[in-house]
Amino acid sequence: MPRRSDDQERILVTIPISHFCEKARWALERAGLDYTEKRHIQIVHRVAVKRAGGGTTAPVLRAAEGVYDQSRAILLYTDEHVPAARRLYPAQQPDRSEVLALEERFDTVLGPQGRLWLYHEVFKDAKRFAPWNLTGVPAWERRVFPFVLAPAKIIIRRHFDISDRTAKEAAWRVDEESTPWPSACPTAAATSSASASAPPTSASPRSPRRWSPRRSTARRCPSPLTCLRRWSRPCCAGARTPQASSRCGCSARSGRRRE
Ligand SMILES: N[C@@H](CCC(=O)N[C@@H](CS)C(=O)NCC(=O)O)C(=O)O
Repeated sequence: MPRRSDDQERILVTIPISHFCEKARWALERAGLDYTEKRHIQIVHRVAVKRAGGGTTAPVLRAAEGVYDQSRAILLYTDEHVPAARRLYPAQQPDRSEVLALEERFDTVLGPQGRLWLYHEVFKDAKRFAPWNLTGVPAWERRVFPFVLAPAKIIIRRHFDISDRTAKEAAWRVDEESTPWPSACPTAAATSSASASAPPTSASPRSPRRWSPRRSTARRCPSPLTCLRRWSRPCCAGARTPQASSRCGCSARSGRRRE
């Protein structure tokens, strides 16, 4: 249960580049809720989230109703402020469990693996990384950043277990997660090679790909749940050929598929 907060103003404490923070921002904006964002660089964020009533991670939302220190709690909070038809979490089962399970998966696999990969890549070029990481943080944090970057890199690498090997694996997991569940689908099993669903080994790693936006040809989804279902349908997700995807009835998703 969120702890109570006496402030009326909503304060969102974030790390600018954090995907968990972007999730919270997105939900607050989607719900049309006013809030003030307090951005901080990594490590310094710990002081800010503690002062806001949270634990050690960002985002933390401090609102009149309480303190929310998990991104899911923030999304549930925003759902309390929108009409039932616009809520992110369906009220009824089994839809609710399905959405929660998808969120859990994004929060425990795709998000953290993407973060690991991203840090590994951006740490190679700190000059390009800096402005992006410093967007909206207090002036003093911008000033100290060049001096704390080297030790911060060591701490972050240790904290998230970032190495060439784990980054390679993370890139593979991200790739697999964004073309999800191939092994769960009989159609896909017949059309994909065994190597496509096996983790990389040191002998035969799949090199991290350069990121490029996948242009989706998906039709507008009528509701978030339908959209998630369409995206995560095993047959559709694993299908590698137009014939296989049309058997699944998911040809609208072909733009997301890896060839
Ligand atoms: N379960 C948390 C995870 C949040 C999280 O891991 N946030 C990261 C930023 S992406 C963080 O604060 N990391 C810094 C740390 O762990 O010290 C949530 O959903 O809010």
